[in-house]
Amino acid sequence: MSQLQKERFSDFALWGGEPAFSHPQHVNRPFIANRERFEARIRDALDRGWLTNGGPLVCELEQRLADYLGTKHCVLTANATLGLELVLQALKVEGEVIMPSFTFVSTAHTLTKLGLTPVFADIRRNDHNLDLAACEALASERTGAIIPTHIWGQPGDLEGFAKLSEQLGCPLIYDAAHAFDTQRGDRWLGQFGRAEVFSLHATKYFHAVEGGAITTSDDDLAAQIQLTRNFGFEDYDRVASLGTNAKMSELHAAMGLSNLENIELIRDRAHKVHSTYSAGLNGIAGLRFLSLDVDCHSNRQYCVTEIDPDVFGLQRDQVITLLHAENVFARRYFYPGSHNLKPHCYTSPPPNLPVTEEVGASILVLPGGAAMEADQASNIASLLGEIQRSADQLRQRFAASLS
Ligand code: T4K
Repeated sequence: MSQLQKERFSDFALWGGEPAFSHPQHVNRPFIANRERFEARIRDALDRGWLTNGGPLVCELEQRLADYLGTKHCVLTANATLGLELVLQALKVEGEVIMPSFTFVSTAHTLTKLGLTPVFADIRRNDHNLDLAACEALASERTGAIIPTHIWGQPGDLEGFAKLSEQLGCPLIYDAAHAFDTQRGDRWLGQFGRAEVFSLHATKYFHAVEGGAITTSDDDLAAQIQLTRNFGFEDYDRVASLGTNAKMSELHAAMGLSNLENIELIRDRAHKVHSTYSAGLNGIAGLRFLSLDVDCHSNRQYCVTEIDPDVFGLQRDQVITLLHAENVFARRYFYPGSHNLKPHCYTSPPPNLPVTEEVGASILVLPGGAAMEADQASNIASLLGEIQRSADQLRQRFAASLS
C-alpha cells in the first residue's frame, strides 16, 4: 500500500514520515508464471529419480528455446557466467577482449580468470550500448574477441559489430543476459554473432531460478560446450577434453519450462509496468526515462532512468537514499563500471570512459518486470514526482544533516 502526497520534508520516511510502501519494492523480483505447472514438473522429476546431468526437462527446454528463438542450437548451463566461460574456451580466444565497462562485472571477471585481458570501451549516451567507434579505436591484432552487451534488453549496432569482427577475424559473442524475448526487426536476439549468452537468473525477464542459455548456429561450438559443461565426458568413462561442472539441473529446467509456456503473460505484465512508468515519469524535471528504439521490440524488463541533478534539484544518490527509506530499492546498475571495480581497477593507464562515468553517476534503475503490478509503478512514479517537487527543502535538509 502506498502513502503518497508527501509535501514537507518530514513527510518523507528518511525524516520520520511513514514509508510510501509497507513492503520492500525490489528491482526485478522473480516472477513465477505458473506455480502449479512448476510443482507438477518437480513432482514428476522426483518420481523419475532423474534430477540433473542432461535430464529430459533440460533437453526439452533446450529444444523449446531453440525453436522459440529460431536458433540452430541452444545449450543450457548453470548460469550465464559459466556459459560465457565455456564459449570463450571452446573458441580458444586469446589476448584482448573488447567489452563495455558498463555491464555486470561477471564478464570482466571471467576474462581475467581465463588469462584474457578485458579492454573496456565506452558506451553510447542515448541507449547505453557499446559504442562501435570506440571499439574500432581500441581494436588491434591483439583483439581476440568482442563481447557487447544488449544492455537493458536493447540491441546496439548489430551490423557494425558483425563487420568489425569480420575485419578483425575474431569472434563476436553477445552478452544477451538482459535480452530474452527481444527482436530487432523480425529477428530474435539470440540469432546474432558467433554465440549469444542469456542469463536465466531469478531476476531476469525469463528465468529458471539460475541458468544460462547459449544460442549458436555453430555445430562444433554447441557440441564442445555440451561436453565441457559436463567435465568433458563423452561417455561413461571417456573424457574428451578439459571441462567443468556447468550443468543445469532438472529443477531449474522445470521453472524455465513453466515460465516459457507463459511468456505472453510475462510480456504483457512487464510491458504494462514499463508503459506505466513511461507515462507517470513524463514531465518530472531532470528525470529521463530511457526510451526504446522504435525498430526494436524489447522485453522492457528494465525500467531505467537518469537523474540530472542540476535540473532535478537533488543528486542521484540523495534520491536513492530517499527511495530506500520509502521501501523502494532502486539500484545503480552498473555503477561505478567494471573498470572501477577490483581487480580491474588496477589497469594502468586507466581507460578513458567519459560516457560510462557520466551514465554511472546518473543512473537509477527502478523496480520493474512482470512480478510488479502497474499500480506500484504508478505509485513509484508519483513518489519521484513528490521528491522532485520537494527537492529544494530536501536538499537543504541533506545539507543540514551534514553540518
Ligand atoms: N551479464 C549481464 C549484463 C548481467 O546483468 C548478468 C547478471 C550476467 C551477465 C551474469 O548472469 P548470471 O551468471 O547471473 O546468470 C543481480 C543478479 O544476481 C545477476 O544475475 C544480474 N546480472 C544482476 C544485474 O543482478 P545483484 O548482485 O544485483 O543481485 P541482488 O541479490 O542484489 O538482487 C537483485 C534484486 O533482485 C534485488 O533488488 C533483490 C531482488 N531479488 C533477488 C533475488 C535473487 C529478489 O527479489 N528475489 C530473489 O530471489 O545481481
